[in-house]
Formats: sequence, C-alpha cells, structure tokens
Amino acid sequence: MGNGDVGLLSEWLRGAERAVFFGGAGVSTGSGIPDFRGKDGQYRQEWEYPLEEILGIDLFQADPSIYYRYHRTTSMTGAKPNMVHRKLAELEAAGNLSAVVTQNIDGLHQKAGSRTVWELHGSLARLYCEVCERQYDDAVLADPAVEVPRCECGGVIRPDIVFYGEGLDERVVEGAVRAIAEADVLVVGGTSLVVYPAAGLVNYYRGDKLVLINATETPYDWKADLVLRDDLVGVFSRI
Ligand code: CNA
Repeated sequence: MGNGDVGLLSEWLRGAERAVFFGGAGVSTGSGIPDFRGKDGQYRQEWEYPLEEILGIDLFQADPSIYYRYHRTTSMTGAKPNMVHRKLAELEAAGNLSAVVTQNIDGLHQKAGSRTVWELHGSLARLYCEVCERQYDDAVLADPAVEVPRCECGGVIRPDIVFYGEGLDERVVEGAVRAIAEADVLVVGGTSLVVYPAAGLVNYYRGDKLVLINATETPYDWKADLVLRDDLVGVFSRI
C-alpha cells in the first residue's frame, strides 16, 4: 500500500460531514489489548474453557467465577487510548465524523473524547446486579480477593456486555444503523467481520466511499471502494 491510498482516505475524511467509523478489537491492539482472531489473538491462547463458552451467558449463569477469572487475566484494565481512538475523537470534534460504532467493550473511544459511540456489545466500564439491576462501575472489580462481585441484595453483579447467547440492545443497534445508513463515508477497521449480527451492519451503508482497513483479509473486502491491508495505528498517524 502506498501513501497515495492514505492520501485518498484523508481527502475523503476532510470532505466528510457525517463519516462513520465502524471498528472492532483491532482498534485496541495498539493499546495493548489482544484481539480474538488476529495474529496474537486470544483464540491462540489456552483457556480454562473454550473462549466462546467463557463469554457465553450459560456458563456465566452456571458459574460466574470462570468469566471473572478470564476477565482479570485480560489486559483491559489500565489500557489507554491510542492514536486511532484519538484521531477519531478529533474528527468528530472537527465536524467530519458523526459516530463511532464499535464491537469493543473496553470504553477507550469515550476515554479518548468521542461523544457519539454506539457500543454494540456493551461495555466493561458498567456493571449491574442480575437480580435488582442496581448499577455499578468497574471499581467493584478492584479487590483481587473478591472473585465474583456481589450486590448488597446478594445478587451476582454482571458486566453490561452482550454475552454470546444474548441479543443486542435494540436502541443501540437502531442508533448504529441510522448513523451508517446516513454516512457519507464509512471507514471499517480492525474487525474480522465474522461476528454477527454486528458484521452485517456494513450492508446498511449506501454511499460510494467504503474504506476497509485491516491487517488481514475480511469477507467484505470485495465491497470496499478502498482497501488498506495495513496497521491502523500507522494509517491513522498519517491521516
Ligand atoms: P477479531 O475477530 O479479533 O478481529 C480483529 C481484526 O483486527 C483481525 O482481523 C486482525 O487481523 C485485525 N487487527 C488487529 N490489530 C490490528 C491493527 N493494529 N491494525 C489493523 N488490523 C488489526 O475482533 P472483532 O472485533 O472483529 O470481533 C468481535 C468481538 C471481539 C467483539 O465481540 C469484541 O467484543 C471482541 N473483543 C473486544 C476487545 C476489546 O474490547 N478491545 C478485545 C478482544 C475481543
């Protein structure tokens, strides 16, 4: 890929009034959080149970300690936004970008200053009691001696994420679909585009400036007007 391609992306973003960025775990690998399916992804690691079960609602309800042990070994706590998160926040503030749609649950877009963020899979920054729905923040996970955080009512506190086996929040999906359908530029990056229904949101874009930035091939590459098979941090530092 030559500089010319990033040049074209920059030109499209400069001229945009409601660009949307749709991203996944690859946006945060530059912050030290491993993705799932990339070259150093979590699928290549050994876990106590298959990853999809650990992140499944059935196992969480049977024994939440399995999920919380996994949670504590992933390096999301203390992670900081990288160039990609920061540039996207700048583009929104400058009036070029209308929203970020993300499959990530790390909350780093908001930390970087993005305001309209549709979190399709929820966020680890928020937790709530399964029984009385009282809201908590991630301070309840601060004490390593507490394996499973519990509410004052005795209920298990769960993260406000969408476990496998659960449906997406309709209000969030509607917001994401609206933003993508109205977008003048859609930049998709750092996602393998294999997790549904999230991946299917790309199909709501109706414009002619679909950009796909990913280190590895995706099933949607053929649809894109511009494909950058490259590192996101590298690309965004040149925008
Ligand atoms: P994925 O399936 O792991 O795909 C990530 C993609 O990004 C892969 O194709 C990589 O090749 C690519 N990639 C990784 N780093 C870079 C980089 N620096 N530059 C360019 N490309 C890169 O992840 P998806 O998001 O597609 O899958 C959806 C799952 C993963 C969602 O449910 C997430 O919640 C979940 N996840 C989230 C996080 C997080 O919140 N940071 C971390 C790990 C997994």
